[in-house]
Amino acid sequence: MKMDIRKAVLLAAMAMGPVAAIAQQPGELWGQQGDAGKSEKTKWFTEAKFGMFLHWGPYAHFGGEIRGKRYYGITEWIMHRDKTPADEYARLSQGFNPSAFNAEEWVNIAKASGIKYIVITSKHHDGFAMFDSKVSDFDIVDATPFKRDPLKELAAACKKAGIKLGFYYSQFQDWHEPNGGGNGWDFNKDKKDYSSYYRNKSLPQITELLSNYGDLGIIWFDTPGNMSKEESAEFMAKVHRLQPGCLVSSRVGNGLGDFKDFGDGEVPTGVVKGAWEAIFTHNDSWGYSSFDQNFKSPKEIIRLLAEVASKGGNLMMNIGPDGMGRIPGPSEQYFRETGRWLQKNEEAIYGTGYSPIAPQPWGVMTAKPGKLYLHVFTRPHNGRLLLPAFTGKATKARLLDGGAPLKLQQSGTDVWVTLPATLPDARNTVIALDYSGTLEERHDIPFVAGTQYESLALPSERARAYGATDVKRMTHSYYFGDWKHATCATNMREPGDSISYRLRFTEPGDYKITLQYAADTSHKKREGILEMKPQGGAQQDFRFQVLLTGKYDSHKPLLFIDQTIAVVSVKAPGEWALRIRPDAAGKELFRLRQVMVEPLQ
Ligand code: JFZ
Repeated sequence: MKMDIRKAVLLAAMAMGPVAAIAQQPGELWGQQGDAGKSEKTKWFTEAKFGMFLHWGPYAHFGGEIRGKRYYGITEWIMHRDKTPADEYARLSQGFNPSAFNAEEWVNIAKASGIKYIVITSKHHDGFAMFDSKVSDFDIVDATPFKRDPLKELAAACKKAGIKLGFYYSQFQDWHEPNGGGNGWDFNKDKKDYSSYYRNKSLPQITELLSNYGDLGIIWFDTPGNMSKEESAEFMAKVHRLQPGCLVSSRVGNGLGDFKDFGDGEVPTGVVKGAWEAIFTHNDSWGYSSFDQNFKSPKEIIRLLAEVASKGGNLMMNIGPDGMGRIPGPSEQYFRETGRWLQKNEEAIYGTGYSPIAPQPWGVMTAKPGKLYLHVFTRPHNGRLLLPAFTGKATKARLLDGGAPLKLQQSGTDVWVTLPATLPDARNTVIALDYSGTLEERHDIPFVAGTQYESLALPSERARAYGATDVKRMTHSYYFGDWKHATCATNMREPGDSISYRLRFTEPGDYKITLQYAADTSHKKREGILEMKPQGGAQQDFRFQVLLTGKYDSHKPLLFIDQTIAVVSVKAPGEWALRIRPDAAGKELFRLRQVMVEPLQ
């Protein structure tokens, strides 16, 4: 059992490619993308910002339960986890009869939600085609009582609504086929002829998809497994030959693709230039799960969308329709609510570029020529919002929704905007700021800290790392396949392996410094030093011993502890340096996720 889960994780890890371990550097360019040559083709995509992912297949009918057994976690992997024999899975799939499916209704929901493109599973790893395939009879028209081709209906509805359509296609994993990837319980892995699978099913089905459903925006490949670079290139060439305008996802494998996808549920740590997408699912499963109610609220979706846009990318959020073809109530409701926010704030999302200035304690920014959009999540207590490192000349500030003008002051590169007594939208109130001149990119600037916020988080991904310190993504999960990512400073073994932050305190006061980290028994009795130094003043050292939270295992939850290390008295506004290091050489100190700076009231 354990082994199989490891293998499944390995497959996912293979799909992650080279970005898995590396924290993204600000401004990093993905592959060859973002260059002038390709931008025309990806233009619609980079402007779209908000996509809807749909995972739908026989697994929706099972909803997390098969052969009398319940499986928590991602449900589209149920066949793999259950080791359901391929012929039995096929037999049980005959119960899949989504008679409530209505393509126009789905597209109406997408439209009202502000969605610009939809990507739906045409064939997931279970090998079941959600379209009328002549290549294989293991498809919804030939193998279920439903008989209709939902992708045809969806293509027509999308065309009518002006929404781009893409098809997810699992090009390597196919648990139904003896030569497809992934099924080692029915078929001997050593005897598989993958290239025969590509030739006889995968590539021909791609041809069907690109020939019978009109113009497609995307073929969204996934989990390339052990495909060679030549094979990935062949899939990509095939798509482009049949539809030159159709984009290919980076999970075609081997560093290829027209745009980049980050890991499931992952936002890159900083700005990424070029065409890319962050993918999330609305709850914790891609396919419908009858026992997963952990739906993201409108507030969470709205803020995530703004955050992803502020880094230059798209958010594609997944919904798992059920076995009857119904979109779960909370998904419809919370997506529609996001759409209502978007209607009033569309200018600050669609067609915008990444923020030239690092995120602030009040929120994030998106940009258009001559305009900066401030997405305010948190109101400073005194209502005076500070925008630092602003190299242009700010000329006008107004609430985007309604246009009410806001008082604006600039002194040097500090811009101050006076907010209303309460934010009109507590989830995200957008301020449109007009400016002249040019905004230089300022990502590595001091963190603004002060008494205006309940607390300030200093994520490790935005620290400066020294020595052997490795700031990396630690992937973990709750049940199965519901990946979460925590970026942590790791490998700090000796005093030179440190991380540091620059802070800019806007008000004097006492501030509590808290470390959030994970540590297992290998970190037992390790001690560290927190150094706090005001510019031109004396350094204070605070010593701490590491507490243990548990062993790291990517298949289990990764738990963090908040440990307060120091209270520092800030006598006057100004810059400070904060550094964390082991006190002496030895084993790894801990896995530090973030530092919190909290004014004492
Ligand atoms: C894949 C699928 O296995 C899964 O069922 C779902 O369709 C999801 C969208 O994609 O799983 C992956 C693939 C890549 C990563 C993680 C899970 N990754 O790169 O982190």
